[in-house]
Amino acid sequence: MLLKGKKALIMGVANNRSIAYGISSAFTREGARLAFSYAGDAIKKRVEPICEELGGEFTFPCDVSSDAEIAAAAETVKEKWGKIDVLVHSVAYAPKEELAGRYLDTSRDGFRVALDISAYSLVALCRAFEPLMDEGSSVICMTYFGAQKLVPNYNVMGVAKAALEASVRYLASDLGQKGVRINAISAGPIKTLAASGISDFRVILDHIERFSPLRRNVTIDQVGNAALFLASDLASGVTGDVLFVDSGYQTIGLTPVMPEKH
Ligand code: NAD
Ligand code: 0WE
Repeated sequence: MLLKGKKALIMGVANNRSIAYGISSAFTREGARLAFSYAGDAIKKRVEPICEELGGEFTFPCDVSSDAEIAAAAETVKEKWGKIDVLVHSVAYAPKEELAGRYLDTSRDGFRVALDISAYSLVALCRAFEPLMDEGSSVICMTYFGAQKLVPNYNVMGVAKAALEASVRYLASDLGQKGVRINAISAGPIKTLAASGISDFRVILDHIERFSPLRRNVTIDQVGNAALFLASDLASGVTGDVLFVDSGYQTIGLTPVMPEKH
């Protein structure tokens, strides 16, 4: 049991296809205690049964665009648990119209919202929960390849994820003074709610299946197991890093002729 008795806060479960659900399943399998946040009443109704199913202890509201909700969340968690061992940030949002067409046409407001919810929120949450984290605690967030290389239509989310990945490095230094680690997982594309509105997502999934070294897409369970490693003491020497769980796709330069499926 890699996380026996460890208290883990999970932010970003929307349904049982969410990456945060895969992470929560891995954590509970290894003995962690779980609590879940939700943004708004619509998500609350979805998160409560999932909390129950996974043996979680409580749910609480936290729209990460609100300083007041972040402060209230930290207060609630402090009252319930005192300390936390793991914080999972699995949250992103950009206005839908920004995820199509030219990056050049990104609006000031779309840029602000995407960077606020998808990147700044990590900084705000780390600061709010810093007093609840001791030596050995671990923060994990989710990123995507589009932060590092051009992915058509990912647009302002790519810029937001680049900011998130850079934040992980700077936060690693600040939190490292207390022995707290922070890392990002760069997951390959997965058909979640956040991916459901994306036109041509099937084309992206087919591309990975064809050209990634493992010739397949990744699952939320594979991401969950990588998060389990980063959350556990097995990763006590790892901070400020981006761990790719992407069937090896990010290592590809030119693809060798037409690869065979195996
Ligand atoms: P998802 O839709 O299941 O999860 C996204 C979550 O973000 C939802 O629970 C939603 O409620 C939450 N959220 C949105 N705005 C919020 C706000 N203002 N405050 C609090 N929560 C808010 O989709 P997912 O694919 O599991 O996404 C989780 C993370 O994984 C995101 O950071 C996403 O960028 C990242 N990611 C996804 C993929 C993919 O292909 N699905 C790949 C790599 C990284
Ligand atoms: O990070 C993401 C998606 C994040 C996301 C998704 C949505 C859809 C609904 C953020 N904001 C919104 N806003 C909405 O209104 N991914 C890594 C998945 C993803 O999204 C893409 C991708 C991939 C992969 C968008 C374009 C191209 C590729």
